Amino acid sequence: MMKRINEIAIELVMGDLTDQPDCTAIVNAANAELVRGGGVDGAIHRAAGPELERESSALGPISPGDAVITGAYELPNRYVIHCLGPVYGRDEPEDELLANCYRNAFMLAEDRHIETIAFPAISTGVFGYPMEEAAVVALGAIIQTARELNNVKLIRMVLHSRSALRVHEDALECLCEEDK
Ligand code: AR6
Repeated sequence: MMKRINEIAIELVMGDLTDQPDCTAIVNAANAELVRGGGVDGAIHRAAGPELERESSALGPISPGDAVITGAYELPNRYVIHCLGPVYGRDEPEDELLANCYRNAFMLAEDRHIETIAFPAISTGVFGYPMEEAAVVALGAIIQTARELNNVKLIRMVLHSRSALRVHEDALECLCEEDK
């Protein structure tokens, strides 16, 4: 599914975040110490090689909602933006902290003149954020921020399952209706 906000494309696809060669940056759902973990973080570090952890861990620890940027090493992208999502039920207010991840990632992308960026569904795995709730927060923040972006032209969310894709498609459809 693809929607346009001003000149910016918001795309939802099912797939693997480490296989987005047409994106200049991919966003990691990291841990506070920015060391190799599980989930999408594990996949990113595996694909990037050990140099990524050397660079990222020197930038940690970070707080929920924060984002930092590193090189992408053996990944087919130029940058990895590492975000720490909230742990659901622990880091409050979780919706604001989750929205901050997306906003802060876009700030870093704008600074570097990044035109294409791919996100995972931050916090919806190990950190336990229910997919439906996270989709509304993530896409709400993406739509809101998209209006203020000058450099970013393509925002892709890469969902890891058909059900996650469906949930995000429904949320994007609803948010775009409300937006009219
Ligand atoms: N491509 C796209 N999405 C993926 C991939 C992939 N290759 N692999 C998993 N997902 P999670 P979190 C989805 O747990 O909840 C790590 O240990 C997954 O299905 O990766 O923010 C870190 O080091 C889920 O929907 O991130 C932290 O300690 C989504 O990505 C902690 O987990 C996010 O799940 C962060 O937890």
